[in-house]
Amino acid sequence: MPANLTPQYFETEKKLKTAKTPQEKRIILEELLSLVPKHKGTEKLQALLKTKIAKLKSTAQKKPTIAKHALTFHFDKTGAGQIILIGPPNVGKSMLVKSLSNANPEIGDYPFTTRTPYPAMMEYKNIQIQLIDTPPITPEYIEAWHYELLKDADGILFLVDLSGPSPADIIQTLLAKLKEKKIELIAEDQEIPSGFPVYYKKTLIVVNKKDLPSAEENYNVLKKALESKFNPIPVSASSGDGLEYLKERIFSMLHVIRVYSKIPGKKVNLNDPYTLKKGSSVMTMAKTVHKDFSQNLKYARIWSKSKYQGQKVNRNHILEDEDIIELHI
Ligand SMILES: Nc1nc2c(ncn2[C@@H]2O[C@H](COP(=O)(O)OP(=O)(O)OP(=O)(O)O)[C@@H](O)[C@H]2O)c(=O)[nH]1
Ligand SMILES: [Mg+2]
Repeated sequence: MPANLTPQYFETEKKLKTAKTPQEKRIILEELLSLVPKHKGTEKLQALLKTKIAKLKSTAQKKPTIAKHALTFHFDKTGAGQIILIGPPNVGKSMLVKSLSNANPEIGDYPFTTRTPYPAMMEYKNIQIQLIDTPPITPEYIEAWHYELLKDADGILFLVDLSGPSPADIIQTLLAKLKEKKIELIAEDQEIPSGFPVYYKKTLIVVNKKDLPSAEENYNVLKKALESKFNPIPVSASSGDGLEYLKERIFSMLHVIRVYSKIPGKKVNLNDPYTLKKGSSVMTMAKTVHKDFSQNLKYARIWSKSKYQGQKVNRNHILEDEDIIELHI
């Protein structure tokens, strides 16, 4: 009897050849097993896949592998902040990066399409925000470099699939896994506790594939399960639904302001702001523009959206988003 395997099966099978770790291999084999049509003609194949999975499971239990040549990835920060995308396999991380930027990461309907972290730049308003797409994580599979990337991030997007099984459980399990390594993901409006050596990281939970059936029902269940701790953001990376709102939330999570530098007597360039942390003063702006300004600053003039129209302010004046500053030395 012919097996009638689908093209998706063969696509996923190709990934097996390049799997780097036993855990990766096992997840791909499990995916293959789920893709095999269940009938008499495929019984042998099903048995073979099951044996391979069982073998990998038992080796994983017997001797945890210690990487001899640990991989590391580091991305110099550019733009207003660095956002790391994480999540289980196949949830649409790469599709989301593609939809939010001009980058072109590989997208595929099988796990571990993304093999190494991939940087991209997202434009929002008139600034750039760095996004890093990453290979998937599962409770059994989080690489040491995943943790290192997260520790360094300015913010995190944690993606799950709204059409998949129990996104709430997946989130809770992975949050607990990260916590074991002292990385605690917190909502964007939560105060960061002073708790070194714990790395508290502002996080948006993004629930993707809202275009698929059962998404709405699953969203309500998820919202309830997360209580008010996180406010999950439903999007469809493929249709673009919800992405403008997501960009706004990413910007607000970064807690930055845009400040324009004006040269006395000249028109200000509103296309090229400096990005500073919320709460920054005129002095911080001066330091960012040039060290000569910070050393010799006498005063600044300020124009703001609401209050100021060129008044003099001193170096301790706290800046707001979209302020225009003229530095005088
Ligand atoms: N219907 C629907 N499908 C989507 C959406 N986003 C992604 N997909 C599909 O989901 C599959 C996985 O997408 P990827 O972007 O490769 O997922 P990933 O999370 O990067 O996967 P890994 O790299 O394996 O971790 C692909 O077939 C996409 O076309 C969405 O919003 N709606
Ligand atoms: Mg991917």
